[in-house]
Amino acid sequence: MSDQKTLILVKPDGVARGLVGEVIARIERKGFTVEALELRTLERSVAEEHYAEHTERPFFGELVDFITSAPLVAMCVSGDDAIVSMRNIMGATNPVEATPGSIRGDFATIIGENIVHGSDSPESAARELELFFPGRF
Ligand code: IDP
Ligand code: MG
Repeated sequence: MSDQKTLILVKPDGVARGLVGEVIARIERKGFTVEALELRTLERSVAEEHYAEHTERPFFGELVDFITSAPLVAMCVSGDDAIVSMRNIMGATNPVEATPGSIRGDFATIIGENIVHGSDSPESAARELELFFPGRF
């Protein structure tokens, strides 16, 4: 067990569908803490840096177009093993495979619009939190 911080995004599809409250409710119900929260529309450069690991993937252009298309909600979430635990609360990347009861399993149907982002490792969390909330965590 370790106290961790992770970057959670409610992506533009989640914000447009009015699911910000739903996502926050699930975070709080689990027992995690929202340490910081911001509604913002990402600049292209920030989106490209955030998704740098996917630069060579065929869907990279679409991914950056989508994540910059409208406001998202960025959060720092903390708690016991928050990184893996939030990934479980989110569900599998592809909503077709996401377990019912998870956010993606309950609210999404296609991989390109899967409602949420969560850091996938301590290294990613540190990098992503610094990108979204520089100098704060
Ligand atoms: P993750 O969000 O579960 O960590 P990643 O593999 O890091 O998943 O991919 C980042 C995002 O890129 C996904 O959440 C999804 O929206 C999108 N994505 C991943 N794979 C595909 C694909 O094959 N086609 C279209 N979009 C994809
Ligand atoms: Mg990822």
